[in-house]
Amino acid sequence: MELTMEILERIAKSLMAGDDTKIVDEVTQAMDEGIAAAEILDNGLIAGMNVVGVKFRDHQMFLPEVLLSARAMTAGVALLKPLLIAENVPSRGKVVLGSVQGDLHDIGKNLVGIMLEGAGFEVVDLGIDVPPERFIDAAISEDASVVGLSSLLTTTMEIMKGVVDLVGERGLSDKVQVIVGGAPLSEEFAQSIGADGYAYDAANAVERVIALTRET
Ligand code: B1M
Repeated sequence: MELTMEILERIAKSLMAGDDTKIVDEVTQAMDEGIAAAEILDNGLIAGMNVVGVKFRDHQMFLPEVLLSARAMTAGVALLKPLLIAENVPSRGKVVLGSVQGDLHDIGKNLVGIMLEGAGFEVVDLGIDVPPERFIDAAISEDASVVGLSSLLTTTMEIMKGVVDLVGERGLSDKVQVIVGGAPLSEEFAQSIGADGYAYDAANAVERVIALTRET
């Protein structure tokens, strides 16, 4: 127990320091010690990134340092990905996923994608800075029943309404459900823009997408 805490604290610290070499070593050690992938993610990597967020907000850390932390996070998540994704899960359907136009944050969105794949969904990841039309075009061409939108900025969350509106304008409301998520969002916001669902984290996104696809 003490060793687990010690390794997770070291991971959080290396994440804050943006040291991707140490992150790779420490996440590997944590996996070798048998610490669950979800625990390494939540109590190591995400715990560290939460501190980065506070320091960034308080001007104790600056953009180049935050980029290093993001790079270290991506390296750690890449190691955990095989453990987060169970193999040979039958497909539950397709989800088109992306960070909305103007938004370059993708770590949370990528985690949502990994967790959805782990639960058996096929994920079509459109990446970052995705305009509303591209979400809709992809949903049609991929025959996806769910579109997942991620936004980390108060300035880009409004773009989500454009996607929801476009689903209606194109007459797809019965075929395509829109789920939204990201740190500045809330259930109330999701309802106010007419989204079909809101999820507060990646695991919750899986639950909500499963519920949405059951309803259709
Ligand atoms: Co930015 N950034 N950033 N940033 N950044 C925030 C979001 C901020 C809160 C920091 C702060 O001030 N404390 C702040 C936003 C303030 C606001 O809008 N209210 C901010 C700012 C201001 C900016 C810039 C404007 C800074 C600047 O240029 N002056 C700029 C904007 C760039 C742009 O997008 N146009 C910017 C840039 C960057 C970097 C590029 C340096 C980097 C991103 C790198 C990358 O993603 N590849 C970065 C980072 C790393 C952060 C913080 C520190 C961490 C974000 C993160 O990865 N968290 C962030 C502070 C914070 O959030 N605490 C911050 C870890 C991740 C696992 O959590 O992304 O929340 P999160 O995802 C969660 C949930 O939100 C949810 O599940 C995920 C997993 O649990 N979720 C979904 C996310 N999407 C979902 C979709 C779903 C369901 C759930 O369904 C589809």
